[in-house]
Amino acid sequence: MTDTTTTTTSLNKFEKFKAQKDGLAIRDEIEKFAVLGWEAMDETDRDHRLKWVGVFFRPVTPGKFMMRLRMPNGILSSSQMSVLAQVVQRYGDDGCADITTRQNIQLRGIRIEDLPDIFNRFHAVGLTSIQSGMDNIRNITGDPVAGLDADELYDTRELVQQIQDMLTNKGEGNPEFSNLPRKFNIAITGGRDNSVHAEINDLAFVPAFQEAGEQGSRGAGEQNFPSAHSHHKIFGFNVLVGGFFSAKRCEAAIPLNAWVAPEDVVAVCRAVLEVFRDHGPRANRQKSRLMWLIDEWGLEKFRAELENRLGKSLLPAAAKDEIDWEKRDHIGIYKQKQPGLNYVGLNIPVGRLYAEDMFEIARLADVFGSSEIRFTVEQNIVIPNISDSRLATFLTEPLLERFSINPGLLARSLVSCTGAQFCNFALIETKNRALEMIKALEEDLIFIHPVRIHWTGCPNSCGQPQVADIGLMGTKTRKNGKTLEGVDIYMGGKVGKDAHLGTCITKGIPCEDLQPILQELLINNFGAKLKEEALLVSHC
Ligand code: SRM
Ligand code: SF4
Repeated sequence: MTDTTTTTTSLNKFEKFKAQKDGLAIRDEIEKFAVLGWEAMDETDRDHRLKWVGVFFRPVTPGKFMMRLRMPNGILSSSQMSVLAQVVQRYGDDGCADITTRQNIQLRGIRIEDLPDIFNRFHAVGLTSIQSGMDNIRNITGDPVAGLDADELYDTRELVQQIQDMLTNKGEGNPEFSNLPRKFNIAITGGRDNSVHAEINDLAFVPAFQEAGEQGSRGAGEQNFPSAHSHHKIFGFNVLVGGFFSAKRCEAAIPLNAWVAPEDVVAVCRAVLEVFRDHGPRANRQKSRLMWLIDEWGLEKFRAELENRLGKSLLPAAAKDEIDWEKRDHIGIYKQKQPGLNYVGLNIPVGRLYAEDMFEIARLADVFGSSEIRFTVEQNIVIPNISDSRLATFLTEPLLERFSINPGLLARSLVSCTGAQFCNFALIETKNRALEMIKALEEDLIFIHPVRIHWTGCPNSCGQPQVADIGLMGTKTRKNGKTLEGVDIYMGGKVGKDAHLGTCITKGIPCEDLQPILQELLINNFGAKLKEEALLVSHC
């Protein structure tokens, strides 16, 4: 299945162990590991192959594993949330969960002996963690208000589920895609505000209308005409490819010059992944993401090979896409397209949840909504389907004091990766430091609009500093002969319409000196004012 032109001797360590035993083989060994214990396990199985079932050994907390789920389109039910809560609850102070920058959730404190029971519980409520780490396809992101938003052009929920089902064999594991050259990110949005950060995915689908005459044979995409648009236009997606961040190189996705009807999206995903699997470069892991193959081949050859796999030609991209809104954060109360219903976005500081929070969120979704919960890529939650008549009572719920619907203008947009608490790549502590910093800045300053600050603990960029207004990337720096935790500062990231990546403006600022620097950036670039000054002005 994989390209065998690379000789065994030239294989890097990851390719070698994947060739020796496929990661998915680990599915059948979970019971054995549970009895054996983590200390006696083969190291490659423990540190790498377990990631094929979403289980991550944490060198920072040996024996306490992390589990990464899959949440297609970021949607889960209250019963799924309750099961996740039960899982972390049993680990007491070690147990917690994090909403991730891919609209997903990770559980912490997991003991290997509990895995068989945990997988049974997942199975009972339709949860899966399959192929969520290492050289697999990550959680597929979609618009967090799909199906709720009156202005959306296409409800992506079903499509995202279909893509996941195809890629993971309905969550059971799919050996066709268990040995990719590297990780792979897919996003699909049917809204107007690019809620998924399409530009930073290996493969992204953004809404675009094709003139009917240009579409060739009239396809089933026609049945998706939004009523607001004339019947001469057919809904589909323009395709972007090759976006990624890595320690050595970051690229925004580029247009493939292809438009696909909704019913062709799953097949296009499959074709792109087959091409990547069979031809993607595998020798150097720093040069294995999809963009490196596109560089090597050129876009035309890549596109031609895709058509070859698809067995039909791709239509050229529509002249423009429909991403014409600024990005929304969905925090607060919003009317749904369904009359009398609302969705409410709660700010979860840096995405961190504990078991009791998770039970509470599940209860609120049951009592006030339709038992549904959604995640956003900003690590927050949305509870949909709250009726007008229940809204006032919902707003009196004590949980909303901690998970606010109207947080401060920095807190509202704060994003942070895992950092040193659990991640061995981390050069700095992130989540707690991010929260303290925001608190201090909000105490001193008044803001006129939200400012999106993203923290990431190392150059891998899981916290996406390049999409932020102000991005902070962990580094080590020197001051007075001592090595300290520091950050490189990124600015200029633009999301939503005309999204583009920010760049590094200064390097190696010690974290202990950061607050006044951020304060100055916020005043000079984002219209923030010192509270004292604002008071003086109002007294004049
Ligand atoms: Fe990431 C590796 C956490 C989103 C780029 N990422 C890791 C590991 C698995 C490293 C490790 O083994 O410790 C981190 C696990 C730490 C932990 O215990 O939580 C980790 N990445 C995360 C999460 C949890 C950050 C967060 O707090 O939200 C995100 C999980 C998403 C998910 O649900 O699947 C997460 N990672 C991202 C993103 C953002 C995105 O997808 O929009 C990126 C940049 C985009 C991209 O991949 O192109 C990202 N993570 C990386 C990389 C660099 C990839 C590369 O090509 O070099 C690594 C390192 C690697 O893969 O070798 C990495
Ligand atoms: Fe870990 Fe670095 Fe990713 Fe943060 S950015 S989660 S520190 S790998």
